[in-house]
Amino acid sequence: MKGISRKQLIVWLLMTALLFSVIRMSDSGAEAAGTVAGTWKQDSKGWWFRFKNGGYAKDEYINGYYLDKKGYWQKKWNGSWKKDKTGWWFKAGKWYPKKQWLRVDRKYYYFNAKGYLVTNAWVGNYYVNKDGVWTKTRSGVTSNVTKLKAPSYPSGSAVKKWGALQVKGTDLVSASGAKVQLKGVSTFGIIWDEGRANINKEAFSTLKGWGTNLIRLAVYTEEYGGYCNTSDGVQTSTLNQTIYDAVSYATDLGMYVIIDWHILKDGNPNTHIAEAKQFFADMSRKYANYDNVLYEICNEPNGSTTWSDVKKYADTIIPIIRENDPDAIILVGTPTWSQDVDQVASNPVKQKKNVMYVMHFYAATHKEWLRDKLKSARAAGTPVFITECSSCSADGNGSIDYSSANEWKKLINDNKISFVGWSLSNKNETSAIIRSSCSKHSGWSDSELTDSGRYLKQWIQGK
Ligand code: IDC
Repeated sequence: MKGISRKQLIVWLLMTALLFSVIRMSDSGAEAAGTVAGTWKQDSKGWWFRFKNGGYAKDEYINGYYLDKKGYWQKKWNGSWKKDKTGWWFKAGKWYPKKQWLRVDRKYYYFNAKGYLVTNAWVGNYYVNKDGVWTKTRSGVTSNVTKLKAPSYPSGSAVKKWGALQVKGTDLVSASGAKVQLKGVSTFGIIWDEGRANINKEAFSTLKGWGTNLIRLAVYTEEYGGYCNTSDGVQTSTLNQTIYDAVSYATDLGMYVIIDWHILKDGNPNTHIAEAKQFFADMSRKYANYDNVLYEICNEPNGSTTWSDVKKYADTIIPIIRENDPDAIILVGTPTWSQDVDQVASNPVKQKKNVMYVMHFYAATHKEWLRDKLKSARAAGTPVFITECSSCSADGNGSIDYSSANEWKKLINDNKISFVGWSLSNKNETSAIIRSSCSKHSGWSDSELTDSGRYLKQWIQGK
């Protein structure tokens, strides 16, 4: 330090510190100068920004330009980062964000009540790092999907009438506390040949015409076309888009919709827990403002999987969903292909609010002994939701047992238990509700339905 005075050294240190902070901010500044990958587009309503990876910017800043809620550039809101002696803030015209999140160049920032960027801190369940960028949630799982705004539902529809559902005792009730029974139809594997084309708005509308108020989306995990199957060539983005489309059809029609993580071959839900964590973080963030979305976290645990395995999984996934959505209905599968609801009462999940447990039945295989499990579970205070059933055998095929099916129907209706029929497909198997000779993807007449399809339709119709 020869030749440098103490005073010079202090000035030099201060300058260096200042320079570093400028460099730090210009990390996002560099992006602000044009590194968010995408293209500007113009149509009759104005300029908008398409991301390289698909989708377009809305309600966020890209390179200093504000794209409004519809995705159009609002020049008067052009914004930029500012710094004063207290800290960083963001200015757009005379406005600056206070006590709110703001998305700038694809990152989320939080500003305090005075408008300063919050750094190195928890904001609710979200952590912002030294640069003020949201990097993680309490569960350690971070989702970057855009949270959608609350939709509106058509008048007269189930969702308009009942709103955000809740669990009271063993019952599913409406926002205002009235007992409700959801009556649903499950899709086939969402991208499987015999079912994929039936995921369209007209098809859901046909089902709604029967009295169906719930659609279940079977998102297989390990099977072909499964979310966790990496060797089938099916992209996760394709599966996500199918889910997004299906949820939008159900929403437009005012129907409830279950996003079903359809474990089956993978027996134990912990097999793909890493993927499940991310999946539910993403879906629950996207649909946090949707009163009509329910989450089924594991279709059918089976094989050697015990209730304590499932509970461990559920106690991991439920808090992740709750970080985004504090009250959506969460459905938890049970061991033995979702039959052992009677094992829950002595050891339920930790966060019990608005959680129900899942039973499945196939009437020709599952008879009085399984109905007894349902009764004893309910008697012990366990809320049960039937997210899959059919009048045939457990392999989805074989012949229909009407007398067993009628017993189930009576027990379920008498107790206003919600149910979902398997499945919206025209595969040549008994449980498919559309005849294999029928290639229509909506508007089916009774003669185009299979026997199990007509049985389900009449049940939903209240006959
Ligand atoms: C079945 C389909 C069948 C398909 C099979 C794949 O109906 O076409 O080949 O999956 O493993 C369930 C499962 C559900 C099954 C259904 C009928 O949740 O995925 O669908 N079933 O076997 N549990 C009991 C029966």
